[in-house]
Amino acid sequence: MHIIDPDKGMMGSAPIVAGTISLSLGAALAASIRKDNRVAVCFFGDGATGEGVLYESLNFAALRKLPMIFACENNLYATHMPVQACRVKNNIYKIAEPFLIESHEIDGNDVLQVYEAGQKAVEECRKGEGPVFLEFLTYRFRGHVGPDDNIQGTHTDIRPKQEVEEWRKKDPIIRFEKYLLENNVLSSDELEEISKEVEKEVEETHLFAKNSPYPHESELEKYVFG
Ligand SMILES: Cc1ncc(C[n+]2csc(CCOP(=O)(O)OP(=O)(O)O)c2C)c(N)n1
Ligand SMILES: [Mg+2]
Repeated sequence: MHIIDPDKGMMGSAPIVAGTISLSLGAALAASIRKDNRVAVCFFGDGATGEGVLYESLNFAALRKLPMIFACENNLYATHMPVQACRVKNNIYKIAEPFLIESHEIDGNDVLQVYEAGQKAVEECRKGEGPVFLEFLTYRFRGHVGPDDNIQGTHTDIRPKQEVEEWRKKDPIIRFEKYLLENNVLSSDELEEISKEVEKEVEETHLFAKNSPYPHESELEKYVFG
């Protein structure tokens, strides 16, 4: 959650719901002033639609035609709150309309649809036609935190078992693997190979983190700005 890598254009994440929206807005404003052809992409969940900063940012981005993509991952839950418990209608992409911002509802579990919508939005932003709002419909397979998946009947009972099972059938990785195999883009051996490489990389990274020393207490106030 607390990662940042400016060299790769990853300008930081924040634990505050909707907290990264105004940070992205700043990055988009900087790109527009510098005219450096960069595009700010801001990711947030359905829960962020309850925060005022989203609407302030939509207005400012539209007013200044900023190169910014509002990417909302609507996974139907904000911690334990189902989207229908806090929105009259599940049509988040429509919130961009009063700001005259182009917006689309995308199947977030379809890798190619996500890729194409993202690419198109970036092109539009680069032409000065931004911002763009994209709502990616998806689902949370696990619980909000930890291994518990919050399925009804468990001690953190929230989600109907049937609902989780239906969404499992739409798993984006399985769907994309099927697409790659059916269209002869990759063979099953090649897929297996990629899978092994990824697992190895994750395991090595995990071990690196586990074996790294904790920061020294003298560093406690480093990178803290008051
Ligand atoms: C301003 C603020 N309020 C409440 C919280 C506690 N909180 C942490 S995650 C979360 C729900 C986030 O839901 P959503 O935006 O849909 O993201 P998801 O985890 O589903 O991707 C809440 C309310 C917080 N971190 N920040
Ligand atoms: Mg959510």
